[in-house]
Amino acid sequence: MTRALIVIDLQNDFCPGGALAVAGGDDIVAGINAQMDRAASVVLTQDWHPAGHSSFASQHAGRAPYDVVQMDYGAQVLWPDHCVQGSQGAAFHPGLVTERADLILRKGFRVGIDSYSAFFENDQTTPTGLDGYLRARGLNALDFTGLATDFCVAWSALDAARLGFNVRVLMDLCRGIDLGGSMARALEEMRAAGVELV
Ligand code: VGL
Ligand code: ZN
Repeated sequence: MTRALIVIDLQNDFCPGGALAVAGGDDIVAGINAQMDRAASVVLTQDWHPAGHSSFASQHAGRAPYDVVQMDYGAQVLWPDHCVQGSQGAAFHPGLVTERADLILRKGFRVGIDSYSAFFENDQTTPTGLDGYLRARGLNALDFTGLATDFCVAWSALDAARLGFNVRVLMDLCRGIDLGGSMARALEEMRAAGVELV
């Protein structure tokens, strides 16, 4: 197996002080940097929304962050404005070693659709291209780290398992949001899909 380290959304807005801060989000940076030396390849993802993105509560009259609405592609949690393209909040945490990355994959860049997973947008059919990139390079085993465990990490790991990759989530190097039981649900779904939680 040839193993890639995938670092999900380790951006300022998901770290303490950011617009959608995940508790302890910055605690995992040093540990992730340390893992990079062991990986055959390092891929970073970057949540990358245009201003006025449809996942922002600010775009839905009468709605508040963390409400759930029905989009044409299914249920969507509404978030505070975050990771706006080119903003400081969308930049990687300054402690993250970005030089080691072979690929930086941006997602969520279409105004009308969110993309938690690094493989498919939230309609679960529009590909980001990551599957093809990894396959073409012979990277068949993936270690997931980053933010947030129960959203972008879990959706990415579940898609990767469905696509046939050997998938591990390095739990010490992830932090979650835990919205209405989303953490327990995500862990259960990952286990059921054959994702190794290590
Ligand atoms: C994420 C909510 C909205 C994540 C991204 O990286 O888990 N969560 N956008
Ligand atoms: Zn987002």
